Amino acid sequence: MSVASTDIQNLAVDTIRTLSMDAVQTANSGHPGTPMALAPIAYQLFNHTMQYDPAQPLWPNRDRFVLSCGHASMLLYSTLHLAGVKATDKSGKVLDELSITLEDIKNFRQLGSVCAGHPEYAEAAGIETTTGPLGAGVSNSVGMAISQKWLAKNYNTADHTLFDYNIFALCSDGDLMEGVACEAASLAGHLQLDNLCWLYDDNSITIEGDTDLSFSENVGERFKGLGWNVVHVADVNDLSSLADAIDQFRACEDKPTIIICKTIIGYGAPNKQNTHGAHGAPLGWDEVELAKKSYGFPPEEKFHIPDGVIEHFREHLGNRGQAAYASWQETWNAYQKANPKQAAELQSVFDRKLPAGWDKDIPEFEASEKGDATRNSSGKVLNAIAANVPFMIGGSADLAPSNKSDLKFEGAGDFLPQHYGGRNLHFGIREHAMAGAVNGICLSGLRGYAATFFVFTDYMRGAMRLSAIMHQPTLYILTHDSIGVGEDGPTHQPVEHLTACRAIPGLNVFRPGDANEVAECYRTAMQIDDHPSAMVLSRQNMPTLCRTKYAPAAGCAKGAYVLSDCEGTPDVILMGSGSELGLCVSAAEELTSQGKNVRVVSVPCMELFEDQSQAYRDQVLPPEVTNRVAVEAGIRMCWDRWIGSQGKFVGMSGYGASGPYTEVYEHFGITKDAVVAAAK
Ligand SMILES: Cc1ncc(C[n+]2csc(CCOP(=O)(O)OP(=O)(O)O)c2C)c(N)n1
Ligand SMILES: [Mg+2]
Repeated sequence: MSVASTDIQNLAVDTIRTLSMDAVQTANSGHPGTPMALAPIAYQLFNHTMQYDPAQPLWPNRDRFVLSCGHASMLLYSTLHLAGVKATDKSGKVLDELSITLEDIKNFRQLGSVCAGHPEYAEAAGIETTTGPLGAGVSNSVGMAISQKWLAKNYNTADHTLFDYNIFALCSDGDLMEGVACEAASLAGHLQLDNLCWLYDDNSITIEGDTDLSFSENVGERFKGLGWNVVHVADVNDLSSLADAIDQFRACEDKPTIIICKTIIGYGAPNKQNTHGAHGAPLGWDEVELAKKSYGFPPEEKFHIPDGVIEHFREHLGNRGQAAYASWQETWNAYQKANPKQAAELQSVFDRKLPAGWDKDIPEFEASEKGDATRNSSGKVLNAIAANVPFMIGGSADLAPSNKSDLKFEGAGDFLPQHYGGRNLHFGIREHAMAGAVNGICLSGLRGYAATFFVFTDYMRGAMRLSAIMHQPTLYILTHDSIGVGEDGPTHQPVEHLTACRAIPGLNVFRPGDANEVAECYRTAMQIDDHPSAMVLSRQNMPTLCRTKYAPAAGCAKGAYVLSDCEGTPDVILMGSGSELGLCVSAAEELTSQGKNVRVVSVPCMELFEDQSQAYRDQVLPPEVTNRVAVEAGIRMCWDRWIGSQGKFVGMSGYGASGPYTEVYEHFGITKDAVVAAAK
């Protein structure tokens, strides 16, 4: 049926609103007020701005839309539905069905619906990243903008523009109050990412009430100070002013743009002043009906899509996107002929595959009593891999010389303002934004890595968790892994961090025990493209084990393996990771010389060991051998499962101390003698 409003644009905007209201009200859960207010922005972006083909939602040159205020998820779902965005299967093939059906919307926030409470990446095509924790989405958007610049610089040619997409992120007061957003904005401003546009919902309200309570800064002035182009829109319902603002974004050549949009939460609902109703709670059907009346919609009809709205999206977004995609395909076809080598690299990016020969130069390390710090071996292995994975980029939060995370080979280069071709990123001291940005880099198809001291994972844990939720292969290079840091003392000595990181479901935590384990852990991690990996590496040296005497490090692929064994049933199993593996080895030698049967098990990655068959796990840790000792310079918690109720643990139970690391190890009793004593 048709409704009173004759203006098709308003009708489309109001349909986004009413679908969102009905979904929230039906679920009786969620935030309706923000989608109602922001509907004009979503409409203007999708239908009149973005280079986006709803029939090709994974098109590499599509503009990205990030809904950083994930609590307004219905805004995204309603818009993707009306825009006719197609579904894709796991392999990325486009299906002849909608990504978000009306049925999904009717089941908003119900189990099994792709319309989850907050947008979940990969649940439905068109959701570019998982948002919900405020600030996360905008930090991802900076990584996406970095990726576009990098791809354009490295792969566009004078004849062929493959990458000219922009990134739009919609954010709220909460987003901009979060520290991570300011870190990310500071980085984006520094890098002069003019392909990045944030639209800020300046509605002067958060959950507790008016922003007067807690947020009175001048956001525009702040962003000017951060090097951004600041544009204002007085009323988002004036679509032409939005269009003008977006033109100002396009015209700006050397800065990211923030469009500060005045909006009224719960727009159209008569009692919108009721902050509760507009925020964490549905409006109630009465209010919903009144709002629908104010839009000229049939008040009692639910999930109503007036005639012409879907056609209107098809006519604008659909046609524009189809033409843009077709013309890009022509460019891509020509590019493949003209630049086969680069095209093959890009195909790997598009397919999320590692190129052939990616691991051919991973070094093998010679046995050495003196050995090396695993951070040093990591630097060598990272460089050997990255040299053969041309789309691997990353960097450190100002600790590259300590993290050994710099790519040093010929041509690696730095990624700097207006010099966007380099592979070494410089995140500055912004750990959380770094991890958020690297998630955005991985979401863009590149293999991104982020490096810092292990102890500062505390500062980026939110983003690490999101890379696991999103199944991104984000690589975290984390050095200075324990009290082995020595003189820097307790603030710099991780204690609970191994357990804390292992507690993040889906994050593989690797703590290699010598140089060859570093190589094998990298080899394993690189091939896992649906989980993030953390490489936890030492500052101090550890011996490089002789792999003819001990089992090959290839066992790392299984998470844990028997490093050295005895005849018959072991009297004791010693197990450890990282720098404490060497303690297990020397304790085993001593115990063996005293006539004990000793097995040493190396445990570089508990998560992968957990994934092995029961048979393999029992083979490594025979259930009948209950005398087990685990050694790790961290807390005991996650070892209990492996050592069992009879087991002993040699490690930490509180914070570390400042001093030369050998003395600190002695002080806390993490020594060969302690392991020998525990074994007895
Ligand atoms: C990191 C984080 N902290 C807290 C929340 C819970 N939360 C959801 S929305 C919101 C604030 C809403 O205010 P605003 O960001 O201005 O959005 P609006 O209500 O105006 O849409 C909060 C605190 C969250 N989602 N993420
Ligand atoms: Mg707000």
